[in-house]
Amino acid sequence: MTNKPGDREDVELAVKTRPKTQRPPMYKVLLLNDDFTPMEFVVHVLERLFNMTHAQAIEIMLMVHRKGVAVVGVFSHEIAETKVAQVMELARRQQHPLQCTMEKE
Ligand code: TYC
Repeated sequence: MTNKPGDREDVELAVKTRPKTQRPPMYKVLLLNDDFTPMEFVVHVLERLFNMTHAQAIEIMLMVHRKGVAVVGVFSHEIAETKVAQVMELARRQQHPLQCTMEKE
C-alpha cells in the first residue's frame, strides 16, 4: 500500500530521512618554534594574519616558544593554505627561519 501525504508513516519518514552530506574537512594551521625568529616578529605575524589581539598573540607566541608548536587557527583547506603561504612569505622577506604548516583536523 502506498502512503499518501498526511498518512502517519509518510510524515515519520519525511522527518527521519536526511541526505548524507559531509562537512568539508578542516585544517589546523601550526606555528613551529625555532631559535632565531624574533619574538616580536612572531607576535606581529599573529596579529596581522590571524587577527589576534596583542595579548593573545603574546600568549600563543610564548606557547610555541615553550612547547615547540601551537595551533594558531582552524580553517578550510584553501584558507589554511593561504595563511601558511602568507606566514612563510613574511618570514622569507625578513629572512627569518619561521616555519608554519597545516594538518587535517
Ligand atoms: N624561540 C624564538 C626566540 O627565542 C621565538 C619564537 C617563538 C620563534 C615562536 C618562533 O614560532 C615561533 N627568539
